[in-house]
Amino acid sequence: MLQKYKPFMTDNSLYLVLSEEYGGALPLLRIAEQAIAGGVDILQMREKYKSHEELINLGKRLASLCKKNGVTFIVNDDPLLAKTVEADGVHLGQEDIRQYPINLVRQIIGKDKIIGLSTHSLEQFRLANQMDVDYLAFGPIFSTKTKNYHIGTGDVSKVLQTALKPVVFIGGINTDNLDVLLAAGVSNIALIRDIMQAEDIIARTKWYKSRLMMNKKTGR
Ligand code: 3NM
Repeated sequence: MLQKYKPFMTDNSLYLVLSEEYGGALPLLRIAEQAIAGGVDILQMREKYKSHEELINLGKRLASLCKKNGVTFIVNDDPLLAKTVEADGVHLGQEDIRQYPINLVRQIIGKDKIIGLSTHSLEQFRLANQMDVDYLAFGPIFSTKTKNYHIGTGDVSKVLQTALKPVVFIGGINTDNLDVLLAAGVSNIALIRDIMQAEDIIARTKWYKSRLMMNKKTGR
């Protein structure tokens, strides 16, 4: 059973957010399989335009695929859906926690499950750092088509120095800018496009995972 705060996101975790609208030609399940073959650690289902029935169907299939392969499976936005499809946890946005306060989410999904929360500024990060959540996301770091702003790398070190739980950095990460994050001490990253839209998803996932691991070895 998963422990609170650990060990689902150890250092060097590679987190793929699956969002069909940003995918290429392959069906989501194929993308998930390839990312798993490439060594992804965490998968999130982030689907904004599917019916509840479709979400349950896809969620159950992804949950089963992840379970079989020892990959952590997270559902975006909806703790009830996360529970229904037996995901390992739920990822919440700042708007979600107005609808579902964290203690309610905890009651819904259970104390052994994972709750993640997005933060988009140092101020939001400081508040979230004190909440009963298991990991935090911080971003968007770089320019990304998913958001109409980005916050840059200026606060990354402060986030890492003060974090009380694992932090995953997200937003516009690609093979050209990854080193900037690694040099700042980042070890967990989340992406959509640069993996989902890769011509060879397995090779791209392997590249990211090996860069994260290499970084650990050199102790950067
Ligand atoms: N959340 P890509 S940035 C889904 O900052 C998402 O909370 C973000 O996609 C946040 O890797 C983001 O294609 C988009 O830029 C990530």
